[in-house]
Amino acid sequence: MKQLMKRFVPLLTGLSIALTAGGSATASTLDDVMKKRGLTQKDLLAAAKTYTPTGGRDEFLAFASGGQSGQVIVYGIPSMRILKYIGVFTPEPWQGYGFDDESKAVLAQGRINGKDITYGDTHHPAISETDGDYDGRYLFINDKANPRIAVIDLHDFETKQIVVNPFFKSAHGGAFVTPNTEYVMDPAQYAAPLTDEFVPLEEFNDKYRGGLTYWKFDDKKGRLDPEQSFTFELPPYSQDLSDAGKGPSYGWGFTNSFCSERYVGGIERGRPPFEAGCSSKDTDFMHVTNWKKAAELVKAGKVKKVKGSYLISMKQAVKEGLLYLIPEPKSPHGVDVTPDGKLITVSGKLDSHAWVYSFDKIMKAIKAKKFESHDPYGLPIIAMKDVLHTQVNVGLGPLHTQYDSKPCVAYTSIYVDSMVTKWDYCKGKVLDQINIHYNIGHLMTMEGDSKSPDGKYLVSLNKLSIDRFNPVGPLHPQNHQLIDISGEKMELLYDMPLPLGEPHYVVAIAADKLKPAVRYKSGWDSRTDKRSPYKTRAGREKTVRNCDASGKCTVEVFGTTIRSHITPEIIEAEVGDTVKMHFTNLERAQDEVHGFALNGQNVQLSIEPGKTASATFTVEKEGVYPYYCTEFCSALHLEMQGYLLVKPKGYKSTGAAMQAGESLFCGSLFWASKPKQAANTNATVYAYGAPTVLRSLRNHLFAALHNSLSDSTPT
Ligand code: RUQ
Ligand code: CUA
Repeated sequence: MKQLMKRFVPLLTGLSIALTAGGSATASTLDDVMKKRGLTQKDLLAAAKTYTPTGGRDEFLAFASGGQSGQVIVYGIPSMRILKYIGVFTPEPWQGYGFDDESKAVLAQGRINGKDITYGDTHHPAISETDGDYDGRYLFINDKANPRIAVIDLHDFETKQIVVNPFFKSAHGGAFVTPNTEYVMDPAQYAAPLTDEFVPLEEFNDKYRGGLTYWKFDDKKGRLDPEQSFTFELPPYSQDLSDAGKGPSYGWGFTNSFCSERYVGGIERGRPPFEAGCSSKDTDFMHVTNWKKAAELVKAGKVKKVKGSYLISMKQAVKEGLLYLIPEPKSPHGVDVTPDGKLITVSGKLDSHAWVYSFDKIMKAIKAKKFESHDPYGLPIIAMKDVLHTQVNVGLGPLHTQYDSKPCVAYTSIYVDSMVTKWDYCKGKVLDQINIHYNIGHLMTMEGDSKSPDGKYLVSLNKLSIDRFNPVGPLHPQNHQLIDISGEKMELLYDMPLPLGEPHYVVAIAADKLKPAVRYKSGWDSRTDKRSPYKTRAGREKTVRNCDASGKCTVEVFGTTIRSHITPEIIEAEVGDTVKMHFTNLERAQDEVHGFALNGQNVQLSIEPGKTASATFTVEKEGVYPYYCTEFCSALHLEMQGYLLVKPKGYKSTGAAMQAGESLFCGSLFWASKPKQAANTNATVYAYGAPTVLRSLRNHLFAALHNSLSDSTPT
């Protein structure tokens, strides 16, 4: 067939194939299509820049926060095709996330004071870095509402760890990594007591606090290490976005704040509202922290632990020269260090300028102890004029800044004016502006917050999409607009609806830096990244029923899945039993995932090749519960099924013969053996029958049959 097509295609190309069928013509030339769909030359050019033919790959992969969904969204650039949602703070059934025991254990790490929190307000994803460049190994993301950070391993795009901030009650400005992923920055947002006690608002100035946690990343384990992490106690100034220094500013971190007025609202108590009180001063504070030196103090045992975690008091921070404040424009939002690490751009929502600070000047002021004053907590304040490099009028409501591969070129999102401003931060002048559809929040260039941005594309993350897409009810998707930044002028290419929460920030990495696995080592617990203790090999499947002295019984299934068969196909239990199921996917073929859905027990597993996934539950009611594979894995997928039989207590089989359909010629090979009493225990073991050789022969035959079936399926 392929050969045939090869011969035909050249004949057809270049011809106008106007096929007429029953009077309706299929337009087939570019001109026809343009006319019919009302497209311009510019549209076609944009389409050609983003269109990715079947089987094609994207140059970059983007990881967007999933906002309130508590997930991460992965899509390709420039095609803007969504590739995956990664369950992070929220159960996600397709991946079995929050449904299998292994991932439930990850979500359980995110409990707050013993309470399950099954959503997250994710804001800022960050890719791990080596020497200031994205290395494609890990992704971190924060939860603002319930101050937590999650670690996703980009080897398999799965969430491996969730840590809860020991002090904060909210955390917005994380996750931002230091240049070698030594630490992940995670500042508090809304000030609150650092303890769990009630403290009246009247004591706000004295007892409410902000803070900034530096989570230590253990590179060998690929996990954050709460034991080695530390937190700066900060004034109750609503700390906001952060960025880590690099190059000359390596070792330092920068954190914005708003509401340094320390205003407390309470409109119902006759006080002006928060938004008025929190924006009355002309400036707020950038917090400059020396994490390198703080880490040394921690290592030297000079920092005390509070609630089991290192806490650097403001007093200690001032004494050791770890913490400084610099005024910054009213209600600042983004703080972004330039690729060379020499400058820091800050933009204020209520100001039309991007303010560029010089790290060199900051260091000079610190060395000379040149401070204009101290704040009420004794923190030294460096004068803005002493450290300002330049100040550029970029438009009304500037928020975030990203950098280009071209030297000195930056892009800033302009919220109120709904545009992107391209400007030169060395010379301090505007270069170009482009209107975006509506209220841009973050923007992102390819690897644009690393030491060596790739340029090429910019994504504008618009808040609300209003009228961009077909209406789908009062709740609209969000709009990510793709912009070509390879030329002098920015050019809008594409609108992509994102229907999963408000994706505040997104990071994009060159796709060739990622090396995701196609299968797991056999019998793998993907969440702990270790061989699963429940790994089961072909022919070794068994069910074990074990009762303790009090009469409580557990049925434990060591099963496997391979096209097109779940072993075991019949599982028996009694009412009140605890059932533990472990399934290992024996497949080695790429993408041969099997699912496992069980009626009525809230069980849905995703068992990718090599993975072992488990589910534990108690059967409370007698009955017949079918289970089946949830992925259309082969032509006999629907037959990939079985029964969990839950018998009443003390049920005695009548001993009657099976009365079901036809008998299978080789059925006896696969039948379960007679239950055996295991030696020295009171466990009953049901092993699944046929000798290993026969079973694996059978499995191979089945797999071969279905491989041949799926190979002939048209693609
Ligand atoms: S932010 S509001 Cu990154 Cu602009 Cu969360
Ligand atoms: Cu396995 Cu369907």
